[in-house]
Amino acid sequence: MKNQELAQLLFEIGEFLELQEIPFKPQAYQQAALALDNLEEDVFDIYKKDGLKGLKNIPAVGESIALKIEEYLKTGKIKYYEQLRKSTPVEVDELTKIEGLGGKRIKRLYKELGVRTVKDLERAIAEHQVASLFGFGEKMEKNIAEAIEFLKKSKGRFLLKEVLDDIERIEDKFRKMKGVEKVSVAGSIRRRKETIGDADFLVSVNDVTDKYLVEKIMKAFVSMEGVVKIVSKGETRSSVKTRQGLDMDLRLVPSSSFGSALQYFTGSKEHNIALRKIAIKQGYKLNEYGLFRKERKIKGETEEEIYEKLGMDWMPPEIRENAGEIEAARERKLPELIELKNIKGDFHCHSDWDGGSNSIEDMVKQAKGLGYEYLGISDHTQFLRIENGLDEKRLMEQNRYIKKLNEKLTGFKVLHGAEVNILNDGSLDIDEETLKKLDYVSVGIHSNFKMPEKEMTERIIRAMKKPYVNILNHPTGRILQRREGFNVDLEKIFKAARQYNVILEINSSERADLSAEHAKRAKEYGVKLVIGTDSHDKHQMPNMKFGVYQARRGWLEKSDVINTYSFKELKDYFTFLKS
Ligand code: DGT
Ligand code: CA
Ligand code: CA
Repeated sequence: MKNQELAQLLFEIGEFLELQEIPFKPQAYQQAALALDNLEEDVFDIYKKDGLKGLKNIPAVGESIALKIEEYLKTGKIKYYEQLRKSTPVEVDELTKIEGLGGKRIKRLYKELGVRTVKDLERAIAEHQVASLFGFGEKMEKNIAEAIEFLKKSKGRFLLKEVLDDIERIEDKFRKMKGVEKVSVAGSIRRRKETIGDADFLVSVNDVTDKYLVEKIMKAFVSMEGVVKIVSKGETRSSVKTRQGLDMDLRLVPSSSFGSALQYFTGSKEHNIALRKIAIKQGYKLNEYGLFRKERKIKGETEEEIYEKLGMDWMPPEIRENAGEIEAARERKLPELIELKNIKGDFHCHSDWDGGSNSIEDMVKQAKGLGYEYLGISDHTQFLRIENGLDEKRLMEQNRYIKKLNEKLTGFKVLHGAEVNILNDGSLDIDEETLKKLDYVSVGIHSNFKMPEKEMTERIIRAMKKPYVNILNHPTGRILQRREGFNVDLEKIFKAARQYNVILEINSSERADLSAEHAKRAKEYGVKLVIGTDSHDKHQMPNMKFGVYQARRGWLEKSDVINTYSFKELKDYFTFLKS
């Protein structure tokens, strides 16, 4: 889908304009970028259907931006963007990736310190010049330095969410091709890691000596839309680079080896090494071509038969990390992992009451469309002024509103919650009287992330202990590719969660926390989890699947995750649901 690419370009145009101190226009571009990012329909489809007029109907998109979108869809470029980029001496796109730096600060760094690149910024930090800028200070300088380090570490990797749609489209394209037998992406994408390095595709045909078919497949691969560079093109393997900068590989294998190739290229490397050792012990040889006894190939067509021959159950790619899955598979004790279709509701959604994009009714409609039985509305509370946080009075108003709405709904329930702020001392920004009246209470850290570990841990546990608190949202505060989590002793948090009966969230936005490893550990403590999308817009609600992948990588089963429970099971199980 072009939506995200376009959103990124428009956003950068906004940043360039901001830097050149052009009034109003930056906001217009940034709002249009946001609208595109949240758009459900493919912008290209809109354009094909209704042309320029269709584009202008996209929220926040006016005539001039619509024309630029059209230009991009037609030519793959926006001239205005290229011009701005050339006339702006600052590497805005690189600098904005640094957490805490937006257009305004970048502008000041440029005007006052001459910072044009990340390198310049590093130099300025080394010389302590950033700290002395008015309004920046020591602390911000340190934070920026850390953010740069973090960015360097995550460079070259993509969020699974950024690529998965395109990957699935490519799989489909090859699956439909005549003569193709099997198609699958392998590697970290198949394992559904939260970030991925590159895309590894496998395609099988019955006869790899069919030159015409092989050429047809390879040609289709290297001439896919979005390919900007052909790294190599051969008969068994081709490699390309996409506009996004993603490297993609396609390997062509005979159907008789598809299973062994898929197993090998799915990885992880650690899983493969452990598996190969087992094969060798049993007198086999295992590689991407098959499972061999002496020189004779005995298995290779499917993964299942290979694992079975080695004396174990087939295991889902998400848990192939050599973290106990091989042992469990040999003992025939693999977990029955949670699936997306098990999900019956979402406890982490924001409405327009706190500045989210949609009304409660719209969110309900989306939830019903996703096949849910219930939806938890958990708007921000008063401490978060920028998020239009609700105070006690507004919360009670919302409570009455939701009660009324529920009277009109059949076979569906809106649960009234709130995402209450944990303040510095562990107290909450909503009084107990009000919390008591809600269906459930989520709490979370939204400020002062840089506390020492001991203080932060105590702060969170103090909040978990409070009456009426049910869910701890995004327990570590990390955001993928943007910031590391805060310092917190999770073992203590897990213990407290068990003791005070607090459910821990797996957040399916870019936060992706708890991580898979942490979720697995939480389960070992007997803690329940909930997968929440943290949707501020109804189009984010389908992101639930990414939380489910994360839960699967953490070995979670249906019963570990409370939003797989039906409404009735929830009520029987959780005393917090009073309504
Ligand atoms: P990524 O791309 O960094 O997100 O991670 P992967 O896991 O996709 O790694 P990649 O693309 O380097 O390789 C794909 C798979 O190929 C990997 O998961 C396992 C297999 N593989 C790669 N190198 C080795 C190796 O040295 N030994 C073994 N046994 N398998 C390997
Ligand atoms: Ca890979
Ligand atoms: Ca690869």
